[in-house]
Amino acid sequence: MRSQLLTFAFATLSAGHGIVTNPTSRSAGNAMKAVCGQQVTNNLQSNEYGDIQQLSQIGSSQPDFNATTCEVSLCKGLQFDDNSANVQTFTPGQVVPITVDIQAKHTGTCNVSVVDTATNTMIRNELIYFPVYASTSTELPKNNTQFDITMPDVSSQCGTAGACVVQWWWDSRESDQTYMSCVDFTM
Ligand SMILES: [Cu+2]
Repeated sequence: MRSQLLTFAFATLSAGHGIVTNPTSRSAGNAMKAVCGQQVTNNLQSNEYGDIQQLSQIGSSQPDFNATTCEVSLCKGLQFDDNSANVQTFTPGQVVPITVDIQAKHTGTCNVSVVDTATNTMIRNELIYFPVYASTSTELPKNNTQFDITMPDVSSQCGTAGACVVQWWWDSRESDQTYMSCVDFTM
């Protein structure tokens, strides 16, 4: 009986594992559907916490999935046009508290960085880096889910909404699962 309960709990938790809950991060909508297809978008809408490998796998069998236009390695394919009402305004040097919700652990690494959405490349250096993140061998350290970043001066690159995101990126090689959340902002 006990093992059945544990199995059930594990199956529930395994549905997906982490997102940024504050500031507001991107969610799925019609713009995503247009580039990622119905099934991939439905999957992410029903499970916002999912990993990108799962999205790629689902997409690979879908005729309306285009791996180039639905770039899952950039914000899981979530689109600015579905999130234009949630654009933060940051200033150089601003300390921004980040809250992450982690439903289940997989040992990995994590970073938060400013990403140029036109090229999917990092601007400047990582704002924070965790060499060990969400380790399965310890309790979840509080700083894995509540920490501050300090915004660099990216005003020359990030003046236009949609041009840049603050991206939280958690990669677990032991499970081959990568999680991302993107916060839209201007500076
Ligand atoms: Cu998992």
